[in-house]
Amino acid sequence: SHNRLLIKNGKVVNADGMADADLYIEEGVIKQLGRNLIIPGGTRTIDAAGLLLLPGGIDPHTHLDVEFMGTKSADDFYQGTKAAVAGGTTMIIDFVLPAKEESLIDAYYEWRRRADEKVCCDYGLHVAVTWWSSSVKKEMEELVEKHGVNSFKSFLAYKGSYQLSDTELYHVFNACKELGALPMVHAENGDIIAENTKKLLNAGITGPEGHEMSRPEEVEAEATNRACVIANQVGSPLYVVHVMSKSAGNVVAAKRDEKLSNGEECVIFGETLAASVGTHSHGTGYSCWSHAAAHVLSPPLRPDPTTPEYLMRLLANDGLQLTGSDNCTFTAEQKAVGKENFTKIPNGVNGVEDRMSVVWEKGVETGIIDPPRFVAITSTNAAKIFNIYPKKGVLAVGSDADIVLWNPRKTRTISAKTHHHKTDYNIFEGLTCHGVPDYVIVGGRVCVDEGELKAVQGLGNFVPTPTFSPTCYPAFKPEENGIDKNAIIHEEIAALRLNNTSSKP
Ligand code: DUC
Ligand code: ZN
Ligand code: ZN
Ligand code: ZN
Repeated sequence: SHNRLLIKNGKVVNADGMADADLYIEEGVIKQLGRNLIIPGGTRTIDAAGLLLLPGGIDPHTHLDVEFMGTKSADDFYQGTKAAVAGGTTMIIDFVLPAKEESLIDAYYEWRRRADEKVCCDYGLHVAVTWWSSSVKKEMEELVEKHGVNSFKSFLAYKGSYQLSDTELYHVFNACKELGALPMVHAENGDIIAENTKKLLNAGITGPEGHEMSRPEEVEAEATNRACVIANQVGSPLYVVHVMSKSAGNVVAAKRDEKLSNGEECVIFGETLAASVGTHSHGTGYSCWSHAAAHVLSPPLRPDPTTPEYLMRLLANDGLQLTGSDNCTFTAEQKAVGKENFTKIPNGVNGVEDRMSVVWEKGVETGIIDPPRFVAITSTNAAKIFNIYPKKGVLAVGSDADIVLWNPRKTRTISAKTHHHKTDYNIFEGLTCHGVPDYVIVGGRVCVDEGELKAVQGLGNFVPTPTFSPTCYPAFKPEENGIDKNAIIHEEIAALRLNNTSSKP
C-alpha cells in the first residue's frame, strides 16, 4: 500500500523502553519517528492520545490448515490470520508438517500454496522434521539456502507418527548447527505416554481426564531436559516450544544459566502459550465433556492451579522468552470423535486471536510484567530469534509498519460469539481482558480501524527467515547477526531506548 499515515500523540513502546512520539508511515514502512515531523499534505492522521503504539504481535507458533490426528484444523490461513489481525497480531510463523516419508520440500510448497493467496498478514514457516534420512538432511539444506526457512521442529512425542529417537534428534540438531538454523522441540516423552495410555484405557479411563493423566508434567520435564542435553552435546542452540508446566519451565530457566564445557553459555529459548497463562486444566471434575475436550492439547494444561502465574513469572524474569498460541482449532464436532477414547480427541486449542489480550491481562494488568517486557515476549524476541529483526518486532525508522494502537483502559470479554475463528467455542470464553487494539496496521494498511476489522485476504507476504552464521554457534546472538542497527535507526529512536533492560536474546 502506498498510503501515507501519521499517528500522533501516542506512546511508543519497544522492548527496551517507551517514549512519547509521533510516527509517520509511507509505503508500508515507518519513515519518521519523533516530534515535529514534516509530513506531506493529504496524509491521514490518527490521534493516538492515550494509546500505546506497540510493534505488531508475532505469533511464533500456529497450525493453520493442517491435517492432524485424522482430521483437518478448522482455521485455514484466511480465517486464522483474520483472527490474528483482529487481536493485534500482524505476523504468524506456521509449522509445515510433512507426513512420514514425505518430501520436506513438497510439504513446504504445499504450505506456500495453502497460505500465499489467503494470508491477511505476513507469515513465516518452520518445517517439522518428522522422519530422518540423508535425503531429509539435503532437503533441510535446500530449505535453508533457497526457501527462507531457518527453524526445524522435532517431536519427542506422538509415537508411531512424528516421534524421533534420541539418535535422530542428535542428527537433526547437528544438521541445524551446520546450516545455521535453529532446532525446535516438542518435548514430551512419547514412549512413556504410550505405556501410560494403555494402562489408563485398560483401567476404563476413557474421558478427557485421561489425556493429562497419561502425560503428567514430569514426562514433559524429562523430555525438555533430554532435548537440552542433546543440544548442548551437539553444540547447537535450542528452542523449546509450548512449555506447559512449572517443572519444564524450571528446566529451561536452569539450562539458560548453565555453562557448556567450553565455557560458552547454553543458548536455550523457551516459549509458553496464551492457553497456559490464560486458562486452566479441565482434567478431572469437569461437568461437560465437550468443554473439557475443547481444552485438550499436547502438552496438556496442568492440574496445578498455580501453573499459569508461575509461567508468567518465568516470562517476567527471562526464564522463558516468548508466548505463542499453538493455534490448532477443531470444532466441537471434530473433538467429539474422541467421545469414547481420549486418545482420539484431536489435540489443539485456539489462541491466535486472543494471545495479546490474554498475555496483557495476566501479565501487565496483574503487575507481573511491564509494557516493554510485554512487547518483548509477544513480538521482539520472536523477531530476534527468527532473524527478522529489526524489519519486525520494533517500532523504528526502516521497520515494517506493523503497528498496534493498544487501548489499555478498554476491556473486552472473550467469547465464541464474537471471535473470528471457525470454531464454535473458545477456551478463554468469559475472560474479560484489559487491552483492546483500537487500530491494527498491517504493512501500512489500517486493518482494524476504530475497532472495526477490515482484514484483507492476500495482503500478507511470506517472510523468509535468514539463517545465522554457523560460526556464531554456540554463542547464538541473534541481535549481532550482521544487522547494522544504526544504519536504519534514527537518533529519535535511539532516544527511545531509555532503560535498556534486555538481556538474552
Ligand atoms: N499439539 C497440539 O495440541 N496440537 C498441534 C500439535 C501439537 O503438538
Ligand atoms: Zn507441539
Ligand atoms: Zn472451563
Ligand atoms: Zn504446535
